[in-house]
Amino acid sequence: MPPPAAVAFARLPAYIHREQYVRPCNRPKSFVMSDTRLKPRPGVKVERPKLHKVILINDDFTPREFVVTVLKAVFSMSEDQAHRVMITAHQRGVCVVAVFTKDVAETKATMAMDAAKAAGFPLLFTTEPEE
Ligand code: TYC
Repeated sequence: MPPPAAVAFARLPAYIHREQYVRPCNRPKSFVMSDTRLKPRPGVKVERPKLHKVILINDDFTPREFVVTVLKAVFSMSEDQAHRVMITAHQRGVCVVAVFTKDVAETKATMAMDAAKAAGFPLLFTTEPEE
């Protein structure tokens, strides 16, 4: 026999009693949507979404160390990777940082530029679709 509701509720972890807990979905975990298709139907072409490059642009004002810090924070790069990308942009004018889906590329470019703006630097990133 299941415990009465009050007993079951008292046993829940503390965070569930607070308003910060948001139940993600009403469906039980085992629920499988009935129209889920494992294979595309014959004749229906499925295409991968086009990936977008995030491009770092050189300028004469942003400190090198700041560029490295932003690349590490926003693009999860190591110190070494971030330094190489920064130096490439510094020497050649631009450097491709990474490729993502359109939304992620635009969000990361915006986050990186917002961080620069907040620190008073004119650092720019652009995005463009891959060929
Ligand atoms: N050119 C900058 C300097 O000498 C450093 C820098 C590198 C700035 C790359 C932007 O995308 C950039 N301080």
